[in-house]
Amino acid sequence: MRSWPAPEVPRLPGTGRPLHVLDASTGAPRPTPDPASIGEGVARMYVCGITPYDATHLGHAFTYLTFDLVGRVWRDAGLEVRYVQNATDVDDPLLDRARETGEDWQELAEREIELFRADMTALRVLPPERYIGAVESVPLIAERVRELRAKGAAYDVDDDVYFSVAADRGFGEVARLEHAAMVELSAERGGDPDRTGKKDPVDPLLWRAARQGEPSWESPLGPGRPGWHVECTTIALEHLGMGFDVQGGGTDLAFPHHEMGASHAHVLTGEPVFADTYVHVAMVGLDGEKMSKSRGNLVFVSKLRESGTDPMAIRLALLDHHYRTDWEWFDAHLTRAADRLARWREAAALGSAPSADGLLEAVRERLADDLDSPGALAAIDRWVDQAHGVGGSDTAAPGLLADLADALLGVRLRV
Ligand code: 5CA
Ligand code: ZN
Repeated sequence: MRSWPAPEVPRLPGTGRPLHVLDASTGAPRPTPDPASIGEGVARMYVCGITPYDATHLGHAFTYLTFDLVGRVWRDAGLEVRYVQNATDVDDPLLDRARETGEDWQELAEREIELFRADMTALRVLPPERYIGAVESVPLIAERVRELRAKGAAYDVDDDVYFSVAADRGFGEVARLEHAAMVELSAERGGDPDRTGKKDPVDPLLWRAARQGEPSWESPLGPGRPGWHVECTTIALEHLGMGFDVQGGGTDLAFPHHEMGASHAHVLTGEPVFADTYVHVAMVGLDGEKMSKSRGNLVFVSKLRESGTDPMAIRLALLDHHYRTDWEWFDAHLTRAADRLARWREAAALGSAPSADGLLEAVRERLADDLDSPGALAAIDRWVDQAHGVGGSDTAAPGLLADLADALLGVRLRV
């Protein structure tokens, strides 16, 4: 599939610091990429993309901005970034929505993916080099399911094919949950623990045999469509291989999605490490609940843009929250962000200011420390206060402020 256009990233003086993040699977801080594997200077990231049945809301935007920061910090540290993202362009929620509204499911998916591209472009989110749809990957996914079956890791229930979690010795290492919690979460998040004929209630679907009124594809498994987790495993293995650096998504993907994805990969390759580090983004809420398409408590990026909100203010409003802390959206966040943006822009337009060399190092230091974007924003606020207050004689400093805000935070100050 087409990705979206890349924003320009200014070059900054010097080199950024190595990124450290908290690995969500172990709870321990760690450098990413692992210094032991950094040899070729490439950093690899797979981020779970949208299920395109509705517009991008601020929760999605928060997640994709987090990985945008990862990419920016990596680039600033001199790494080449290989970034892959999927779009779940065939799945139950998409088909359900199309059925409810009478729209063709493919048209719905195409329209929402196009809107997502426009939102990401407006927010200056760095695009994945490879933006891959589930639909265009169906033959590859079917082949992976066939391999899992050939390895004895899959079994049939009626004409559907399930993965046996018992086939993977590493199963459970990603989310580290008790079995009862797994059963509960799999029921909430697309699984079917109550279906009779399964070996373990949490075993996930690999291939769903064709049903009346549902799209299906011919395959060695018979006509049908792929299960959700094996889609992401297939796309990640195809474009990044085992042991890539960061697997990203919201905390709601830890189980079952990332757990199952890793398990499929372990069995397929015989290797123990699917992703080196899991980065899971906390949930943005509205009215006391997680913002979600199924609950309908949404604030859409596109609606804010239509009403004239500067996308850079949306960006700043999101960056003012740390990616590992759940938070709730209030319109006041936008007012505060718009004020901050105006003040930063005035500072970037000054003829001279105090040196910004120390600021550059401070922002680099905050972001390299588990993506502390609120800390980076606070450092810039302090410098901007000084620039507006005591002032300074460095004529290059306002330009450096604009460059570092753009390169490291994706916030464009030049208008
Ligand atoms: N297509 C699958 C991943 S393969 C999916 O989860 N799609 S989604 O459209 O439901 O979500 C897209 C991304 O946004 C996921 O990483 C999800 O974890 C994240 N996300 C969804 N809701 C929120 C929220 N309220 N706050 C933060 N991130 C969210
Ligand atoms: Zn995924």
